[in-house]
This record gives sequence, C-alpha cells and structure tokens, in this order.
Amino acid sequence: MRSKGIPEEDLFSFFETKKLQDKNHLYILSSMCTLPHPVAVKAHALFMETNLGDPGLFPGTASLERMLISRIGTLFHNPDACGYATTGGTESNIQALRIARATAGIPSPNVVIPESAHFSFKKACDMIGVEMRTVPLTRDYRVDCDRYMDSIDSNTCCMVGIAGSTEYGMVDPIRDLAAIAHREGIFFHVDAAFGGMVLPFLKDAPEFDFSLPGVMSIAVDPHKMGMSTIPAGCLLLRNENDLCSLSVDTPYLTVKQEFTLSGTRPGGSVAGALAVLEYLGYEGMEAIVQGCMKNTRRLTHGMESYGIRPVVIPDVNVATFETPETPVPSRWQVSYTRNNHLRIVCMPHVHAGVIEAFLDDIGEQYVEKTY
Ligand code: 0PR
Repeated sequence: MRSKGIPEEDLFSFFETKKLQDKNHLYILSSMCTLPHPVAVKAHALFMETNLGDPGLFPGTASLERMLISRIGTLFHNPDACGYATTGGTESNIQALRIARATAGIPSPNVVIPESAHFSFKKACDMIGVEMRTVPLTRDYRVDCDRYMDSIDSNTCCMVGIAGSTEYGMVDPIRDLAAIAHREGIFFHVDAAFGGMVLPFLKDAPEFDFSLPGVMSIAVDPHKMGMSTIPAGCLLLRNENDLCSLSVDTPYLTVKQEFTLSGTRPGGSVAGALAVLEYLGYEGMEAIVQGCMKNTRRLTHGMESYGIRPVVIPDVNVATFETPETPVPSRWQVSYTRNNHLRIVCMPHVHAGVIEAFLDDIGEQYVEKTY
C-alpha cells in the first residue's frame, strides 16, 4: 500500500472516475438487482457498523432481523417460520441443502433439482459432496413432474423447486412437487430468490409457499425485487429444529451457538430490507410489482409488433424472446439464456419510459431492415 495516504478530495475524485466506468442502471436490462429504494439506503447508513455475527452486541439490529423474518414468514403464510438473513440466494440454497443432508442422515445422499435451477445449486452440491440430479423441463419451461418422480430414490435427501426461474421467470408445479415430497418424506426446498418478492403481490399467482404442507424451506432475496441494498437474502424454515441442525458452538461470542454460514454479517442491509417492507407496506409493494408486470407485458407486445416472438408467457417479470435477426443496440445491456434467447428483466428501475426508449431503438432497426 501507499506509504503515505492521499487527500480525501483526490481519493474521491478517483472513485468518481471509477464509478463513471460502471454501467448506468437506465440501460441495465439484464439484472435481477435494482437501484435500492431510498429508505433502504437511509436505513443501511444508520446501521452500517452493526454485525449480526455477534448479535448480543447489537440487540436492536438483531430484533430487526427477527422482524424481517416474521414479516416475510407471514407473507408466505407461516407467521411462525424461523430463519435468518443471508448474503443472498446462493447462501440460502447452500444452507437449505446442508440442512436437508444433515436431517436425512443418508450415507450417500442425492439432491434432485430442475434443469432450470440457478447455478448456486451446483456450487452447493459440490461443496457439501452430494450427488446432483437434474430433471428436464416441459415445453413451458417448468420442471416435468413425471420425470422428477423417476429421479427420486431412497437416497434422495432433498427436492428443489423454483418459484421464478432465473432465465425464463417460470414457477415450477410447486403444489405437485410438495405433495410428492410430503408423501415420500423428503425435505423440499423452494428457491423463490426472485419470485418470493413478486408472487405474493399478484392475483392468481401459482402457490409456492408454506401454505403447501410439503414445503420445508424457502429462499427469498430482498436485494432483488425487495429493493434493499446488497447483500440481503433470507432463508426461511418451517421447523426451527431443521435450522438448529446446523448449529456450531461459538463459546466466546455473546451467543453460544450459531447456524449461519457467514460469521460477520451485515446489519445495514437487513435494516434496509425491512425499511422497504415497512415503508411501502403490502399495497406499496403490490403497486411496484404490478407495475413491473405491466411493463413486462408492454415490452412483450411491443416486441411482437416487430415480429420478435416471446418464448413463453412468464409468471414473473422476466421476458424472453426468440433471438432477433439484428443485434440489440450496444448501449442496452441485455442478456441471453443458455438457449440463446434474448432475456430482459423488468426490474423497478426499468420503468415504462425505459421500455418505450428500448422499443423505439428496436423499432428503428426493424424499419431499417424492412425498407
Ligand atoms: N436463485 C435464483 C432463482 C436466482 O435467480 C439467483 C440469482 C440466485 C438463486 C442466487 O442469488 P445470489 O446471486 O443473490 O446469490 N440470480 C441472478 C443471476 O444469476 C443474480 C444476478 C443479479 C446476476 C444481478 C447478475 C446481476 O447483474 O442472474
């Protein structure tokens, strides 16, 4: 490092040049994160120095974490759900699989996941040394329940379903999977990292939560559609005993055991996540989520008017299209799925004006192509 420090002004002008190199959110159409809500930023700043890894030092912040879990548990039809704030979907999924493995006590366990599962499950299976079995999807990009049944055997310690898939925004037949899991006595984890903050605010949304008896754990990320600061994920469990299966002794801390994966854990983003839910309430969240769905539909119709067909009608605000003949103008940051379908995530920062500007750009190319 430098032997002598530099003046604050120079330091921050250097940082500003770096920040300018980052993409402007107005053009980011590929991300499942968004600009944090202003109340999340304010709350994060207030709790910046807190560490939930030693909660006895920060009992006020720790109570905010319990409130966050309780609010989301209630939203997911189980006010008694337990859990904790993770760093995001990856940690939640790793922890769910650890719990499933620990509680099953099977010598050579396997985990059954849909082909559409996020790559964090690959990391999780690799880390904990369990076999990962993937199940193909049906034509509507949801997991095939019959094929799912074929993959389960007496060594299956965990079944996984996705509520809002990363690439196509689809919800698996969670009700059917939960029934199978319940009948077979297999731990069932639902990855609602994205959909968990969307589906509760939609009318006629497919069921995915603790209202289904087989669902044992749910991952949901406030740092995605919950508009909190990063990092903010949550892992919720139906049974406290399951969470406690991960407990290790922490003799010199203010609490004598912990079940989390990280040791030091940010309180700032937990306060940020709770701030958004408290400030907006159900109705405020509903308005934002419904706005995102409306924008998804508008984008789909606009693209269709140029002959660019949607791949599926998504359950959440992730739109996918057959690859356009002309490339998307480079100022727009879009993404492509493993099947090379154009993918656009209609997050809150991708508001109606952004969608129109994007469609105008695509439209210009369309006109150039047809004349
Ligand atoms: N489960 C699902 C269904 C997800 O979509 C994701 C991430 C995860 C788990 C893992 O969550 P964390 O990344 O919080 O650990 N989905 C996004 C993705 O991989 C994450 C993302 C967000 C990537 C913003 C890029 C980006 O710019 O696409």
